[in-house]
Amino acid sequence: MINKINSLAEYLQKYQESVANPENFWEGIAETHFWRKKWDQVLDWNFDGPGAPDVKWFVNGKLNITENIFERNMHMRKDQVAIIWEPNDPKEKEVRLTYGELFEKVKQFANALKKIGIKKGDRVAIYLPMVPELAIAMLACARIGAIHSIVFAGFSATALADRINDATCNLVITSDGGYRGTKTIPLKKIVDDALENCPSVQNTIVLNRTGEDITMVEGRDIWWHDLIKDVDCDNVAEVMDAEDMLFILYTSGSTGKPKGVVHTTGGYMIYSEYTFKNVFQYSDGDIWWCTADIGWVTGHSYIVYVPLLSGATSVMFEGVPTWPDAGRFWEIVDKYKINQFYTAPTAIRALVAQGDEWVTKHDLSSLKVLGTVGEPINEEAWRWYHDLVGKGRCPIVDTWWQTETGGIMISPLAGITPTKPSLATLPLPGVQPMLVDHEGKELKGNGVEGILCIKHPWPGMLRTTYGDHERCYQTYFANYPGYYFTGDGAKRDEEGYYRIIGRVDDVINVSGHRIGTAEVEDAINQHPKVNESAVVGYPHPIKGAGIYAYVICEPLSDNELANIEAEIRSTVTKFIGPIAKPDQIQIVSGLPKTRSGKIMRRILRKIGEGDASNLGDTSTLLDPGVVDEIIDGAKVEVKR
Ligand code: 7RM
Repeated sequence: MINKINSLAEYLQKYQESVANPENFWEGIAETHFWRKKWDQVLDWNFDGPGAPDVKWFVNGKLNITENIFERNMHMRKDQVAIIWEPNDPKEKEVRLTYGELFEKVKQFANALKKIGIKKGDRVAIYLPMVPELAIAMLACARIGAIHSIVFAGFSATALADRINDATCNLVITSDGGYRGTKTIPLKKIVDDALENCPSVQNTIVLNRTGEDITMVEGRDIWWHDLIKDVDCDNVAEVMDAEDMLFILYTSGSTGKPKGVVHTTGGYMIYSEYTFKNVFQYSDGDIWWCTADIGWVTGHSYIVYVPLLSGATSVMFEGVPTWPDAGRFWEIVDKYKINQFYTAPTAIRALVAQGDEWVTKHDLSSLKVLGTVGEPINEEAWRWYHDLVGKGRCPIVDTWWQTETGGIMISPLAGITPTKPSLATLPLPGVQPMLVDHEGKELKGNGVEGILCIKHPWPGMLRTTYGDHERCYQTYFANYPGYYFTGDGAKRDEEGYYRIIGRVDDVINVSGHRIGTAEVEDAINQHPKVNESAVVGYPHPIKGAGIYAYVICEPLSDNELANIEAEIRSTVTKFIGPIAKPDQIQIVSGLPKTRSGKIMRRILRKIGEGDASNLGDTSTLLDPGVVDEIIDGAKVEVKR
C-alpha cells in the first residue's frame, strides 16, 4: 500500500528525493504493488533523437492491473462496496457492487470476451453510457490484455467511426440507449450508422439499458445478457508486460483528427494510484465521488482504475447536475455521505448561476476535500465552492493534468499545501515542470510566465499516439527538443506556485472538453454551402470558452441565409457531436489572411473577446478591410 504524505515538510523532502533520484523514488512505490515478475531496470528513456519519444518504465516487469485491483485487495475487501452506481432517475434504485461481486462480473465478462475470440492485443471500442457495465467492460479488457478505446457516448457516428478505424477495433461494446437528464440517446442506432464504414468490426455486444427498439444484426450483434449466460467466473489474468498497452483514448490537438493517446500497464498503474491518496488524502473507508464521464481521462483514472486500485468506494453517476433539479449533486453527496468530491469548474459555474438554496438545503457535512479539474477555475467560482459547498472547512485541490499525463501532475495536497484561489500550486513528487519562452529557453526563478513543459519522464505519461509514433514526437517533443510540451501556458508566482493560464495552441477548452479548432472547421466545411471557415475560442461565463465560427459561404438566398446557422450547427453535430457546436456563427465575406494565405487567428480571437482596440501589427494582411467588416458584423459587442 502506498503511504501518504502527511505534512508540508514531508512533501518537500519527498519532492527533493524524487528529483535527485527519480528511479529510486518510483521503484520504492512500485514495490508496494503485485508483480508477476519484477523489472530488470526502472527506467529507460529518450525524449529526443532516433525513435523518440522512447520511454520504458519497469523494463521487463510483468503484471496485470486487475490483479492489483482484485487479487491484491480481496482478502480484506471482498465485502466492501467498490462501486455505488447512482442512476439518472433518482426514482430508480441505486446499485452497490462489492469488490467480491465486481470481481466475479469482471472475470465472467472476460471469459465471455474470450469466447467470441477477443485476445491479448486486440482493440475493443466501448461506447456506453455511465452504467456499471462500462467499468466491468474496461476491467474485463484489461484482464485479458485487450486494449480498450472508450469513446464518449456524446460523440456522433462519424466521430465514433473515425476512432474505431484509427485503432482497427474488432469489437464494439454498446447499449441500446442511454439516459441523460430528460434525454434518451439512441446509442445502438449511432453504432449501426458508424459501422457502415468500419470494416474491422466483427461483433458488437449490446447491453439492455433503456429497452427501446433497436435492430440486431444477425451474426454480428450479441446481447450482453445472452453472451454471459452459462459463462463461468474462473479466470486467470493474462500476464502483461509493464509496457504492454492498457488503453487508447482519443484527444484533440491543434491539427488534424484526434490522436489516440496510448497508456501502458505498469507506469500508468503506479503513477495514477500514487496521486490519489496524496492529493485527496483518501483514507480507508471514505466514500469518493468523481463526477466526470468515463469517456474522458478523468473518469478512466479517477472513477475506475485509481479508486479501485486504492481499495476505495467509488460513486458513479449516470445523470447530469441539473436534473431533476439543480440540487442533484448535493442530494447525492448527502445520500451517500461523500467524503471527497471531484468536479469541473464549468459544473460549478453552472450551479452558481442557479442560486445558493440548492446547496444550502442539503446536508454536506460529510465532505472533507473538494477537487476541480479540466480548466482554470476563476476566483468567484472557487470562493463559492469553498465557502458555500465546503463551508470554509474543506481544502480545494485545483488539479492540473491531461489525457497524456495519465494522472494529476500539479496540485495542492489537500490540507497540506496552503492554497490560493485559481492556482494549481506545486508539482507532485516525481513531476519536474519548467517554463520556457518561445525560443525554448528555460525561464528560471520565480515570478515568470511561459510555456509549460516537463523535463523528465514520469511513469504515467503517454508512450505514443496509436499507429503514428512520429505524430507523437511532432506534437509533444519537437517544439522544445528534450522536453515534453504540454500545450499550456503557465505562470510561476513569487512563491513558486503554478497558475495554469490556458492553451497556447489551437485547442479550445469548452466546459473542460478539449476541442480542436481544425476539427470544427473541417466539420463546418462539410456543409455544401460553406467555402471556408475559421474557428476560435472566446470567453464564456459558464463554459469557460465558447466556440466562435467565422464562415464564408457561397451566395445564399434569403431563405438559405435564415437557416444557415442552424444547418451549420447540425453539420457539426453530425460530424463530431453536440459538444463541438459553435456558440456563435458569423457569416463573413472574407477572413483576415496574410499575403501568404495564413489566417491571422489572433485577430479573430481579439474580436471574439470583444476587444479590437489593440489588434497589433496588421500590416501583413492582404485585405485589411475585412477586419472592419468582421467587427461591424460581430456577434459580440466589440470595443474598437
Ligand atoms: C484532465 C483533463 C487537458 C487540458 C490541459 C489544460 C486544461 C486541466 C486544469 C486545466 C487549468 C486545471 N484532461 N486543464 N486541468 N487548466 N487548471 N486544473 O482535463 O486532456 O481533457 O484536458 O485541460 O489546458 O492541457 S484533458
